[in-house]
Amino acid sequence: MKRENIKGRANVEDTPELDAYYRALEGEELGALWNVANEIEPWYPQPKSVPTHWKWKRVEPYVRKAADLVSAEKAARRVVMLVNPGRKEWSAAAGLLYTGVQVMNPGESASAHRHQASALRFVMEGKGAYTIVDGERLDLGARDFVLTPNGTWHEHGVDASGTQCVWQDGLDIPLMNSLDANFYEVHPKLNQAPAPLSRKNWSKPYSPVFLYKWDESYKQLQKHGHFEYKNPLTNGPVMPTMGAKLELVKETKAIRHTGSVIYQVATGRGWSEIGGKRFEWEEKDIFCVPSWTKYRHGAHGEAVLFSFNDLPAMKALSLYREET
Ligand code: GTQ
Repeated sequence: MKRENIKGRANVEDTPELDAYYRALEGEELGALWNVANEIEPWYPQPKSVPTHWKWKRVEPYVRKAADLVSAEKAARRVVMLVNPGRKEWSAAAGLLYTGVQVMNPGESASAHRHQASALRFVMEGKGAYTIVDGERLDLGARDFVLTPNGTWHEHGVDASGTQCVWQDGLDIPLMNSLDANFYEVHPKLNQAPAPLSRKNWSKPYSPVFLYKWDESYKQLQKHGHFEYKNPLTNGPVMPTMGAKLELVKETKAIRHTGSVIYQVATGRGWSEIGGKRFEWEEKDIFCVPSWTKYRHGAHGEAVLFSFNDLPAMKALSLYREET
């Protein structure tokens, strides 16, 4: 057993009598706190997630191949997941966040469902993609950002006149499962009847705006140097558990904070130092920053980073901390 000789923390010597006692405890579904206190109450967060960089060059062939091997209809959601080596059992990209790359061919569609997990997507490429959220059709182009908040019916497709479309999904699936609060339902008719969504007297805990077009977001980004996707009614994050933003990167100051961040390179090339490791990235690469891990970014020339995070969940629970 691992022991730490630190004042005020567990430091109990093993004896044959204690060993027998520990075995007996286990048989009764009991345990001695002093054997695990240093692990279950770390001095500071000890994420299992590791800084990970998924190069698009490496991911892309598998995404294209999925489109040949499996039909969108049979897969329900044809997605190649980005799985952090330290969080495999949760299919998390980092911490409480899941991400994957979804691919759809012209003329394909995937049926409607809804779940407790909140979802967002950042379009990587293609023409003719759409998402229908609670009956409202949203047409998607490259680098558009779209929400499917928790509980909303949603389905995806690509018009027959379009091209193969690829987008990044971001969901808080690991958060929902950590909280044992996940639910999932398939639409009784498999597809939604188109219907205009009423935004009168909006009382939902998420943004009434579901689609943020790239041109407008990029214009705002250039004006201010950063751009957060916001709920226009509250000026806060778009959903209660996840936020998202765009950054115009030159060179950022090192920071660490609680909560995880998943990035996609929207434009340009650059580098990030994450937990002492350096990653060189280019367009469409995806990488993650685990909780309480020091990081900074720099661009070769100019670059735009899209990212989403679980900071609204951390802040709602008063768990957000940062250090610069
Ligand atoms: O498009 O609804 O990548 O429900 C994972 C779960 C996508 C989706 C994912 C989902 C979806």
